[in-house]
Amino acid sequence: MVFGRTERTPRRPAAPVTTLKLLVAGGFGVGKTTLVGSVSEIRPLRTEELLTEAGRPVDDIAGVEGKTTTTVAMDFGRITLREDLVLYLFGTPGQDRFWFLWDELAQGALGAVVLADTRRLEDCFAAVDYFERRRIPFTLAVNLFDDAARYPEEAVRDALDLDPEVPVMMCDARERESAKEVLASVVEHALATGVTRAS
Ligand SMILES: Nc1nc2c(ncn2[C@@H]2O[C@H](COP(=O)(O)OP(=O)(O)O)[C@@H](O)[C@H]2O)c(=O)[nH]1
Ligand SMILES: [Mg+2]
Repeated sequence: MVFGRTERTPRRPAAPVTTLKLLVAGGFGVGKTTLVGSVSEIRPLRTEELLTEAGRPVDDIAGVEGKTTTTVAMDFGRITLREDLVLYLFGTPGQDRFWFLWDELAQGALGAVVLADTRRLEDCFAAVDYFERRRIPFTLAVNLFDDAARYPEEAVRDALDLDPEVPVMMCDARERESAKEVLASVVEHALATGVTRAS
């Protein structure tokens, strides 16, 4: 009997890793930064910090403090959803004046999360509209703030006039597992939509 290399249990080849890009959108203060932060395996990057740090040595901010704080707050994170599936998350800027960045961000995105707060549902209209127009599949996730009234999924769907295939779910952006479920829903929905589109 030969105990050569071929006799050993062959090592399972690593499954190829698929990386997907998802956007996290919604109104200002709805929990985008919180969601990206609660699931990300890397320290979430905030361009706000980057721009400020990068600019510090060269910028003479005396007198223009207001300008340096008018930076684009954008979140970036990464999560391994399965061993062969890595998601890159891009939080869209919530402020209306940064709309011009959305098209850039949306390039190559598989799908999106639209976060909503039922106390000011209208804040997510713009995001819903944006993804509908561009046919980017999204999941509508209601971030359940402690003092917000609870509404059934159907009420939210009706209020936003969402297509029946759009997943609507409740979440707590602070909870990793809850946020992961939302992201899994986006991937599932986007892949299902892609299959339908391709057939
Ligand atoms: N009670 C509660 N507070 C939350 C939740 N998600 C976010 N927050 C808080 O709401 C504030 C705004 O959230 P943030 O993630 O910065 O919103 P963004 O503007 O969409 O990025 C922060 O102070 C969070 O701590 C939540 O699920 N429940
Ligand atoms: Mg934020």
